[in-house]
Amino acid sequence: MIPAIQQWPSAFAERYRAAGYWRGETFGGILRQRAEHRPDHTAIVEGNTRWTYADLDARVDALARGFTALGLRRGERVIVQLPNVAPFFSVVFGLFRAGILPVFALPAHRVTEIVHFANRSQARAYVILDTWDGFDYRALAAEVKEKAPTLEHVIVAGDDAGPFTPLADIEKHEGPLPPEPASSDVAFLQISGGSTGLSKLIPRTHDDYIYSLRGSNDICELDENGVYLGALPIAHNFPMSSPGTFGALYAGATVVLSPSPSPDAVFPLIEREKVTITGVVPPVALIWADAARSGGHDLSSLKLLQVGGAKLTPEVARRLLDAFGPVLQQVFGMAEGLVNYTRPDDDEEVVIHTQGRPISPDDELLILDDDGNPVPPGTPGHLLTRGPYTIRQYFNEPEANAASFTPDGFYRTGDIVLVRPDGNLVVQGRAKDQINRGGEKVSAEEIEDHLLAHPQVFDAAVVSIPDEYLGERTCAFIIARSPAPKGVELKKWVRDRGLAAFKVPDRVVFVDSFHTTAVGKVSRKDLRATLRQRLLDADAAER
Ligand code: OOB
Repeated sequence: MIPAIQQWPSAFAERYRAAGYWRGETFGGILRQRAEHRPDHTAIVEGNTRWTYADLDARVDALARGFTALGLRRGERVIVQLPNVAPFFSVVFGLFRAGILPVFALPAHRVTEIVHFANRSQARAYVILDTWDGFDYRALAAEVKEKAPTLEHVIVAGDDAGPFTPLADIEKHEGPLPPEPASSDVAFLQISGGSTGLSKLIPRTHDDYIYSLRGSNDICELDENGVYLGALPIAHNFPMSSPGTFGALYAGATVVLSPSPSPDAVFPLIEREKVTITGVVPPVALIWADAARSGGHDLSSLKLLQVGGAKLTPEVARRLLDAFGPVLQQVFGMAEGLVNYTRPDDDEEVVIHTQGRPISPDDELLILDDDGNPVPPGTPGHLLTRGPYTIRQYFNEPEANAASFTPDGFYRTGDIVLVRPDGNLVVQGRAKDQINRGGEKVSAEEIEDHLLAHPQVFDAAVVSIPDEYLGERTCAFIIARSPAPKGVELKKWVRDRGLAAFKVPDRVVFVDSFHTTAVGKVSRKDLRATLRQRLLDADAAER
């Protein structure tokens, strides 16, 4: 049995409703309204596919019926692992309309991660695309199905479903529509970056998420004339909701999908579709800045270029301003809730040097020292937050909940920030044992556990090392047993354990010991910090 999800305490819920944040809207309901208001306006563009709002709404009705006819019921979970393709929206909104919860996996996830999501959420179905980017998701699904006992259905978008159910068959069902969910219901499960081991599932309600969309649209000035380009994988929270593709649909705007964030794919789309807003991670922004300077495409429709997911350095921010003009916006957010933006009318200094300020006047921020006391204003400290779109607990994670949330409901972000006198936040670092690899999050503990499973590994510690392009990369320190394995063997080992490629250590360093102190009791955290410093010193000495 999965423990019930305790939502916000009723006093908070009442306050958020009274303030007009939570308005009783649902995803299925807003799509219907937009389709009635402007049926012929383009909702989704992907390659040669163009769906109007009426097209999308009709597909969503068909799929809500089809998923119900398959036996799926309100409140049950379905893993959705789709890249940037139009059916992402018909599937996800079809599930929303039926009150079934999508669990958002990334295209990069592999068997270990998907099985974990399936088991943790007790998902009954798994939706994939047949193949993408040279990878066969049907083979992955076959493996997943063997290891995830609750999974009954694999549903395949694309031309060849293989042994599984074609999405096109689900879309054919007639019959009555299932009852709409309540706006206070959990709409879906997003996934956390993971800091203590495996990714956790993040329950977001219609009310809270739609409020974050409305707030983001206001800040980003995204209205029904806007065109949002999905360049990053759209299942991630940033391109989904800040304001992202969901914000665009909430606004009644147009969503354009790019199969990849490469300038070759994106720039022609910006020009052709007159894209007004898009969001990328810093390494992608860096490539775009270079490509934009060499010219060749008319990018003048772009009013907002958002950069988030990892720290943007002031140097790169300046390069972006040089290449694109005053359209840069910094975004510091998290799938658990809180999102901060610099504002379009902020001074350049703010846009270059800060990660902005929260969406909501009711986002409460605490900046605490290591002992849990508030720091003096302007001093860096641990960021904790609660508010009208930040979760109060993870899904089915009693232990992690106790560590990640305070008794009065603040989420411990694991980020070290300072708040400037003007209210803007500056991210200074991280207290959590996570590597932020250009926006892709890797849990040190998760990778250590996989390395420790290797028979020739006696001990392992995984840390971040600075990287010019990605910001950070992963380095695994290994104490090997004799005969020692090679670094490449350990990388292959991690990959073969069925993990997303971005989790494979970039560098492997063999050491004789971890030099624990005389007391012998060094925390994992201190150990990682010491090893990291030792390596940086050694690298510097070599130069
Ligand atoms: C976004 O969401 P997640 O859940 O993948 O990762 C959240 C973490 C934050 O706690 C922070 O450590 C880091 O990613 N982060 C940033 C950052 N934006 C996110 N660190 C420094 N500077 C930034 N601008 O990454 C996410 C979700 C919604 C909007 C934007 C990003």
